[in-house]
Amino acid sequence: MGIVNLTPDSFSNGGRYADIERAIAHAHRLLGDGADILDLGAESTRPGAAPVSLEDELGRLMPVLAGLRDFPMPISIDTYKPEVMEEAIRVGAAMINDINALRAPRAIDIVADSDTGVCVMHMQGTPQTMQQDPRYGDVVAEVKQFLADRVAALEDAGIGRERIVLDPGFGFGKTKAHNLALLRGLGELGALGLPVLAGLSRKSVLAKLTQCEDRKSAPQPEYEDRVPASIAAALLAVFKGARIVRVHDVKATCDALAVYSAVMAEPPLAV
Ligand code: HH2
Repeated sequence: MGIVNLTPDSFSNGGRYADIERAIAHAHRLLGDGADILDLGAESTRPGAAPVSLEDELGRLMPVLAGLRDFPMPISIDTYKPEVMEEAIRVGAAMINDINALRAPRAIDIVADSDTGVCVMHMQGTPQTMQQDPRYGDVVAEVKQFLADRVAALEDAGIGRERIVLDPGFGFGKTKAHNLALLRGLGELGALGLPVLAGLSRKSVLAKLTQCEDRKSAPQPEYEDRVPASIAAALLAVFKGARIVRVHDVKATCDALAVYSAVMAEPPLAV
């Protein structure tokens, strides 16, 4: 899943694709680079990000969606606002990617009345406060229980399991230790029997991991410096059972996954 952030303030590439032409060109580039799904988001959800009004979010998103009308790849819309879901579904969005797991009033009904897919993500708190002091007893068990409860609510509302993807929400109300535990325990979430999406690309947990004290040349990494760590994280997520990885750097990730798949293919490729 290739990311196109239509925001002036996204944490790693804010402002770069905020104008319509550049966003559309970037979507085509990600297609050429090997993405299978495009994820368009018009509101940054990085820790502390300011909420965006409905008008602004629609104003950023809808012209780009119109420009991608015949795009030969499913388009996912990263939003937690029911009104944005409604508009995006009306113009053919293939998936709603909701960091709030369809908990806003009406969100679940809007998706249930359509045939679109949905990614439900775990988040503790809200983007404004989530990184202040996240706490869990057993992070993997609690995230798993939350996702299981959301799946039950979605199914009750008439959303079939074949439409649902699960996401532990790396970085959304989680410390470094929580994120690592979730990556290690991703297979536990897979046990719920639905595809798992992992979004670790360029996230600050990777900068924390690469800033070892014994490395002399390790200043706070620039976001682009997080690409190698992002690829390692994507491969590990796939190794742990993720079916979708949400990434900024599609070409580099696809190259790494091509090597991974060739080695891991079963039965082994003939030599
Ligand atoms: N992460 C971000 C946004 N949306 N959706 C899902 N399902 N999973 C994620 O991990 C996830 C997500 C944050 O990353 P990004 O879009 O690059 O930044 P920003 O929110 O600042 O636009």
